[in-house]
Amino acid sequence: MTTHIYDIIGDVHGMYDPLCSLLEKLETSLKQESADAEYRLIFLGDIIDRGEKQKETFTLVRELVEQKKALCLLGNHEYNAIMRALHLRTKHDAVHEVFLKSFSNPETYQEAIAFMKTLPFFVELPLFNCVHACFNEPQLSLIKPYLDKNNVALNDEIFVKSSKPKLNKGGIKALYDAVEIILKGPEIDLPDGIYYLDKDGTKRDSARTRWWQEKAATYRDIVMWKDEELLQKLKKPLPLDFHATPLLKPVFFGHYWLWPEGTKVSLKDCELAKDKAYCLDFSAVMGGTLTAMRVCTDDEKILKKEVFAVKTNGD
Ligand SMILES: [Mn+2]
Repeated sequence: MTTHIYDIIGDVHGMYDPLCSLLEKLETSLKQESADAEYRLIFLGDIIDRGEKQKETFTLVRELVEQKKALCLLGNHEYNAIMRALHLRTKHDAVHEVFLKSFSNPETYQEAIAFMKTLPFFVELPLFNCVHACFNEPQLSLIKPYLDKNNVALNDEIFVKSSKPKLNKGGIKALYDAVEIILKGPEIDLPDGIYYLDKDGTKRDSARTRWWQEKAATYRDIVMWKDEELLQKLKKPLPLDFHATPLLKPVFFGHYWLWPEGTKVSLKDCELAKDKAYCLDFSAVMGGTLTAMRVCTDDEKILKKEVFAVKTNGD
């Protein structure tokens, strides 16, 4: 029986120094583990945008992937970068400017985009799955025909077809929705007349959901809001056509800007559904914690899960 050790890292977003500290911690601790275990390092995507050292972070992760020392999933930020490079995303993303400006040479920029296109949309392992935002089997099956056996885009077809149909001739609504759900997480239309203002002050009538919540009866059970006044308005039954995301295997994902209950990220903070759903994004770039989880397994079961974390605000 083989022992497998997986170190899974949440959204890095250009936080180079914390990433180096985290990798060091993982490496030191790995020396305590069985020497003949099979080791894999997995990044859950969103390596770029927002942080101060995006190019350094991107270069480091790219080297690790190219040297086959790590696997990195496609996050919504890398997907958006690819879409922009293919002229399939015309929306101005202020958040992406810094990354764009760090490339003065168009050739190296094109190389960076070409690398991003080699990142898998998700990873299926014998005992668990990994994805940037939401592991939804029916949605994944829609995009699988456009991916190779490693879940990497066969060519640009998936990008063209998942572009916004209202803005692009080649866009197909079902594929646009599928990629939105997989890389950005599912949203739900709010009941009539209920809306909120997002961080840019835009009026929104749909909201992110806790898709890992398998039992949900009301909007309040699944809408990811913290504002109690807004939540009060959501004590309404979910529409009849609402389907929870089936969780067949444990899944590890990032994307959700979580904060721990206490001062340190614990296993409990990551475990959003018992033995099923684990989020490793603890808002590293907002002064939170860059977080990794070590998952040790044999060929049949998960033996151990351990959290490794580096605070990014210097505390
Ligand atoms: Mn994300």
